Amino acid sequence: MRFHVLTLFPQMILDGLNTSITGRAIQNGILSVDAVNIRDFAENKYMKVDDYPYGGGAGLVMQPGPVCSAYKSVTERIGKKPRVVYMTPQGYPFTQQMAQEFAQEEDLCILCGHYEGIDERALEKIVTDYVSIGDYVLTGGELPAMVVIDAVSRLVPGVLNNKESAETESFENGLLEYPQYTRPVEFEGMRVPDILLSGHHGNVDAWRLEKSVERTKKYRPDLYEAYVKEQESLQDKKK
Ligand code: 6GU
Repeated sequence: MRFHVLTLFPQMILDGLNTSITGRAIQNGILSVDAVNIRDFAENKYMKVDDYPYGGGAGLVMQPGPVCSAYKSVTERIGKKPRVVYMTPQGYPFTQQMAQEFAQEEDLCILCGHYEGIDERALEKIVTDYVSIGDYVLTGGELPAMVVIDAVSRLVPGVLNNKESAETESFENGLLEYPQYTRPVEFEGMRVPDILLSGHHGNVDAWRLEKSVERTKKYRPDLYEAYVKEQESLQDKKK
C-alpha cells in the first residue's frame, strides 16, 4: 500500500514512520510513504502558502492553489485519483472500521492542515473523507496522519508477523483488552493470577472475558452498553 501525505512538515512524517513496525514494512517494500511538501507549490517568490482569513479573525488560512497543485503532482505521478483523507478536528471520529476500509485501498492520500485550516474551496475540490482522531486540539494534522497510517498499516497483509498478529484480537469483539502477564511469576510480592498458570484453556478464556467486560464497563460505558445490547439480541435469536 502506498501513502501520499500532503504536508508543510514532510520530515515529521518520514521521521515518525521510518521506525519500528512501519519502518520495517517500508524497508520490505510492503508499504511506501511519500511526503509531498505543499510549500514546494507556493505561488510567490517568498514561498508563502497562507494568508489572512476573509471576514477577519485570528490566525492564517492555507491557500487553495498550493494544496491543489500538491495533490495534482500525486495524481499525475501515479496516474489515478486516490481517496483524500483530510485530517481535521471537524471530521468524523476515526475508528477501527474506517482503518479496515482504508486498508483496502492501493493508494491513500492524506492531507494535513496547519494554522486555522485550509481554504474551503481546495477541500471541496479534492477531499473525499474528513477525519478527526479525537476531541482535543492539536497544532497540525501530521500526528493525526501518522496515527491513521499506523492503524491502517497494521491491517495490510505482511506488515505484522505472526507474533504481532496475535495482538490483533483486541478491539475486534467490541471490548477492551484483558490484562496480560509474563515472567516472573512473582514480582515484588505480586503474583500472576493462578488461573493463568492452570493450563485450563476454558477457564483462562472465561477469566479473560470477565476481565474484558469489567474494564469495558469501567472505562468505556458506551462500548459496554453496546456489548450488553448485542449479547441480549444474540440471546433473543436463540429462543
Ligand atoms: Cl485530525 N487535526 C488537528 N489539528 N487536531 C486534531 C485532530 C486533527 N484530531 C483531533 N484533534
